[in-house]
Amino acid sequence: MSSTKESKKNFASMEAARNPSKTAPPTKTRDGFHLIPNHPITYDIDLTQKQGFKDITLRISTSDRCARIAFNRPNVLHAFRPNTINEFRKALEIATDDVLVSVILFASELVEDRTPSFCAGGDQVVRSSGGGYDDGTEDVPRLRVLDLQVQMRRCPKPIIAVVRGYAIGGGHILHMMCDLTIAGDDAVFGQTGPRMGSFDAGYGSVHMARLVGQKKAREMWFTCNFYNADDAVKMGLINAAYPKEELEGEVARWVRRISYNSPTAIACTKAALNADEDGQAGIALMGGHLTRLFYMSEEGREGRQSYLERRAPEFHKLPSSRL
Ligand code: S0N
Repeated sequence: MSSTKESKKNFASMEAARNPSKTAPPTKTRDGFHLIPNHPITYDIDLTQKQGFKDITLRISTSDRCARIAFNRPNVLHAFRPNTINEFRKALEIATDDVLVSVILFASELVEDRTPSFCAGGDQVVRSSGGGYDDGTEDVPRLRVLDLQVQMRRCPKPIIAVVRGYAIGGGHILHMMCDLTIAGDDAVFGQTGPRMGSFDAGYGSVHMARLVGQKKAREMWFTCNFYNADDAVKMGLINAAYPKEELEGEVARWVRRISYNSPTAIACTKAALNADEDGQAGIALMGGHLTRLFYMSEEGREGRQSYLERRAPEFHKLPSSRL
């Protein structure tokens, strides 16, 4: 194959892995994942300043169709206060609505003189004597972390947690709420609530049990033990762990593969997987995707057209109506 043809190949596609032999033995490498380039993602748009974010950063890579939202409070291991969560919600809304974005990363800004951390949960300094979290940005002490969780479930795009160091308490729950988690080999996972006076009786408990099973979920919550990246892969808590030096490149490979794949197939699969846990709210979301596709069908168009032309619809004459 000529080098020009080779360079035009999209290595995230199946095409790159095609083998002209008709008798080649089956191998998992035919998915071509190993061929996808692993140079780190470059972000050409930085919306952090423009949006006035103080606790997070938001950057977008138009070449890799990816948004990166990152905690930026390294002095407290990226613990979140109400403002942090509200900025995250805003950034997620921007990334969700941006048609140039196919994949969203949740990460953290690491600095050399601080212990690596993804997020150490709720900021205990702003936990007021009255009980709630209060940093003066809300009318009443309020941490809208459950709203963020629901927003993540409703987002049609895949969200990937990129974990370095600690993912603890509410920070651990946020990585679990991401569709995928990819970690460095220095990652540490755990809940601390029962040790310091909090718990999440919602997704933080029940979704965890779906991920790791009932016994392990009870162990994590009741003991507040911590687990390393290997433990987490083995128990199904995360998807993959890589040496920390290789993490960025490997994450880039995942992003390139996923962002090349069908957005609608991914959105509908995500909605189906969520609907299994989310009851009517989950079914409603999946129903929304179905309706969107239906509107684009011959039958959907005939419904609109017949109304506009003041005639009876002729659904049954259309090939797509033959079920
Ligand atoms: C992670 C730990 C084990 C790391 O220990 P290490 O390496 O010894 O570091 P430290 O010296 O402890 O930490 C470095 C600096 O960072 C500060 N810091 C760390 N974590 C927090 C935090 N959560 N809040 C405020 N500051 C934090 C340290 O104080 C230290 O600062 P300096 O340098 O000034 O001394 C260790 O740090 C640790 O155990 N951290 C606490 C982890 C924790 O308990 N997190 C809170 C758990 N609870 C929640 O997240 C509640 C979540 C929540 O609100 C919620 C979630 C879902 C649904 C509902 C709710 C809700 O309640 O509304």
